[in-house]
Amino acid sequence: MAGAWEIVRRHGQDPAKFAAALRDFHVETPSWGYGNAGTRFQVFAHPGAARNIFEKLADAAQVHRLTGICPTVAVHIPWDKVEDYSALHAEAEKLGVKIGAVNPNLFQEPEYMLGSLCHAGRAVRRKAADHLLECVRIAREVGSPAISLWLADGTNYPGQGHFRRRRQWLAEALEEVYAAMPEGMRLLIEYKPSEPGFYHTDIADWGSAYVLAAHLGPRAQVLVDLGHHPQGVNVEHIVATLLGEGRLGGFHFNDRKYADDDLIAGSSNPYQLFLIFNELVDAAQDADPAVAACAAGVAYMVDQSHNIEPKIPAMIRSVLNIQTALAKALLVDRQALAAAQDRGDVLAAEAMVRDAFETDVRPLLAQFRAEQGLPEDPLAAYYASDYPRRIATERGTGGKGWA
Ligand code: PSV
Ligand code: MN
Repeated sequence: MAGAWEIVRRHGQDPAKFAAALRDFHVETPSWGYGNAGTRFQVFAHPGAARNIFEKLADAAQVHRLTGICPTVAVHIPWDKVEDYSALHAEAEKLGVKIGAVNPNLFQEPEYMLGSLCHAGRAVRRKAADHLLECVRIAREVGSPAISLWLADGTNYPGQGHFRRRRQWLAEALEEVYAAMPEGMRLLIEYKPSEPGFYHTDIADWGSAYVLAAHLGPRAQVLVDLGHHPQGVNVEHIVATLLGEGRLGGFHFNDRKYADDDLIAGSSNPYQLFLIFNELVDAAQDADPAVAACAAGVAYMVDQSHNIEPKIPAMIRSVLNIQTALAKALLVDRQALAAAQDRGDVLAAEAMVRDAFETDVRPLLAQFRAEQGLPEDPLAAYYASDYPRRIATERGTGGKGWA
């Protein structure tokens, strides 16, 4: 290992360990990121956007072929519903990918206008719980390791719902779902402070998700979606807290400026993305095996709905930005940082972290990819391939990523 790897040595790191950490790192891409999506104002059609789950898998396989780090694809039910899930499983394997997290959808049925698992009506709650149980069955059939639950339930007005009764209904439903999950399957609980409920949401923040997870058991963990925090929240601190408690289950990576904007990960706030990886890398090397195990089990997933950008290049860009954040975090000299923290050297500690962020890891990652037999520049390789032209011809203006 020479050339670009010199920068790793200069940061006091072992190139072999550094390369191993990069090789072990995988990011799951979402099926819904490959179809046309938009805002409530308009959905713009993009030539070649995937029209169904089979085309979404094919596109995800392209992203994996070019980046080498995206071997799994999250599905959303019923957007990706099929008759035969073992055939879907087989098709994914044929394409060189696997089905990842199964995402239930509790927000699009007319009955869910006033909630799903937290609805005041028993019949609606039953329907919603049955959908989660269906997702557990699907996850078993496609060999998925996780149910990734985002609950859209919430209210728009004070007095509209009874907070504690809703909490009770939610806990009861999730107990049933948790009990139905086979050994080895995890329930990832995602939180979001607003939208579609604008007065309150039933799982609003990491604390609410944590309490539910702790109540259910060790296979229930919290999922952090980077777009699901009020302005100014210190997300890396939340990440560190959940790692310390063994309850960080996964991420939905994306970027935002104002709300849940679902923009390309690392596009607007790459420093935050890096600081999150700084916590993850630190926890992975923790002397406490429980913390290190939690870090090792984190499911890294993208959750983006691309509106004005072509889907596959947007996904490649996101994945590369995420990998870049990891590479920079791996440069931090943990011992030197701990020493600076312990002697109260504020400026030295801050400089060490910032230095890693400001280091250009592009040559290093290009060389790493070349050593893996991957294109040094996956995005350029995608544009140079015949895939974009082929799908534009075959699929026309494409189909929706959702519905
Ligand atoms: C909700 O905003 C969310 O982040 C959830 O993860 C959904 O499953 C996903 O977006 C897709 O709409
Ligand atoms: Mn999400």
